[in-house]
Amino acid sequence: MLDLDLAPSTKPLTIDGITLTAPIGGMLSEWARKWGSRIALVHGDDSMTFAALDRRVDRLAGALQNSGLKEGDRILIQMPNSIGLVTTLLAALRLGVTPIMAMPAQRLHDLSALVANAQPVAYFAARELHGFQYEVLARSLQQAHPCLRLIVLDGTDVPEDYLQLSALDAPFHPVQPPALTDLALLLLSGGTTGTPKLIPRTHADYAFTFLRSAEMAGVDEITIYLAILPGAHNFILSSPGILGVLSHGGRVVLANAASCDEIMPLIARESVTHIALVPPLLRLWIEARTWESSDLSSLRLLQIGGARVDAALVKQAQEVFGTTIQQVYGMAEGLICYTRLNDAQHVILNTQGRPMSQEDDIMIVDMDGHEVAPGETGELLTRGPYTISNYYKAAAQNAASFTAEGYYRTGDLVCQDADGNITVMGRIKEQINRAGEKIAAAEVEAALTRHPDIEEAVVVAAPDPHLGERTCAFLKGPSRTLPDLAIREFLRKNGMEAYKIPDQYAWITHWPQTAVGKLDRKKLVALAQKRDG
Ligand code: J2J
Repeated sequence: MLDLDLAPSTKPLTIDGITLTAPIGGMLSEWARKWGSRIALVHGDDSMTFAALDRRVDRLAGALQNSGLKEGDRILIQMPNSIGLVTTLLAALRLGVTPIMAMPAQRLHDLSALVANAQPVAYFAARELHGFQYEVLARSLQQAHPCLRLIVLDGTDVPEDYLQLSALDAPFHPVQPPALTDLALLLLSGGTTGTPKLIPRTHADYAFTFLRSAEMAGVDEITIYLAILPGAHNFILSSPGILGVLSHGGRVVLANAASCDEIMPLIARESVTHIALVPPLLRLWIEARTWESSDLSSLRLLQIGGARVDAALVKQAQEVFGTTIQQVYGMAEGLICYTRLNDAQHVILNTQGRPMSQEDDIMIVDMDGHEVAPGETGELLTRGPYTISNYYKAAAQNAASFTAEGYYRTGDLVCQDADGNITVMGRIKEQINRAGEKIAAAEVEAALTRHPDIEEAVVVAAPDPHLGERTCAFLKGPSRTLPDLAIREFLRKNGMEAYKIPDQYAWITHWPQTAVGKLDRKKLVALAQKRDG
């Protein structure tokens, strides 16, 4: 007899105490069986229960099948936080199609490189976000890359030659579910040089990531998580993010980065309990609370991660928001560290926590690759059950980014205390090589902000014909009249070595940001070069 049994080919797999039995698309059906009538997603005035989400994902997967998409194909998803983002992602996973998760702020340069590399067959975007028309971007991409057969836009007034997400609907013909060890999705590296690299994550390693992360953040059925940073970012998708919260029966409220006077009332309206912020946003939020008075008492956990944060800012956040703070140090390549909810105050303020799995194998090494003495600073190398050991189709970068033993070179300078807690001191590249003298940007930044008229300082290296690299200080503060000479004098009087005193000074009103809202140092370098010319 012909065996038409479509039961999963998947054998259960256990990672550090968490047993996985289904790929991510199948997990959604389990969640729907457990929590069918509960609200899973909220976006504006729209909401969707777990049961409706499961049905919608099935119909969308069916429509994608009808459009000719099949297992093993790749699709590029560049959607703002919306119900469409979550359904498209899950439909692709259910069908065994691999989504490439791009952020709404990315433009042709980044996307074109990704498409050339991964050859996706379809592109999913919003019709419009914050005044930007994605249709224009879609046309440029499609012109340059004929592999993009299908363009789907989420919104109204979609041009006739493109499909509209809400109109995609057809019965799903179940396929053989992907194996747990199969490629599930491609994330974009947060790399600060060149165009982003693609990070291949499997069903098992990604499911482990969001399930363990949900435990770390105390997520349960009464959790209400607000996603305001892009859902395509690993932090917001899986630490515990959208997937971690759904996996525990919690509710995800979707919004797009907007001003505090929109988001804070939303927290009150939806009784949000969990939220994740990057430090630049946290600073704005703290300032906003001097005039914004929405009732934020529903907040239980404020996660801070993605970039270096001062202990003073974390303390301020505790005082202003009165909630538990969790520092998160992670990377789309894998490793995630958390401060635990019951950690001592000094750990929560001063460290970025410790790895979430005891199977994470980390090593802190000096410039020669030798392990540093306990407590000393060095580069963090990591490997483990959910950390990649190669980028997607990137042989050249792989040799530079991974050691022969399969450790990922994070490029982060960290130290670790006796309890295993990690503090991020900087990036290897956040170092100025000024005529051979190495200067740590963080040290100069800290010295600059001791001046009463300097609120924030960022120091970058700009290429220089004489010095190799020169030190450029970007400054923010109320009075922008402080002469360079006075700043130099201040640093000198405070004991700074002459070679560490910045060569160039510029005052700035807004920090340039990356697609996920981190400080964009590359743009500052470009600015420093422009001002020089
Ligand atoms: C200092 N630097 C940090 C932190 C990340 C959770 C949280 C963050 C990311 C992320 C993520 C930092 N302090 N707390 O994917 O799931 C810097 C490091 C790191 C790089 C990774 C998650 N948290 N960083 O930020 O892939 O330099 O992931 O190597 O975008 O951000 O960036 P990305």
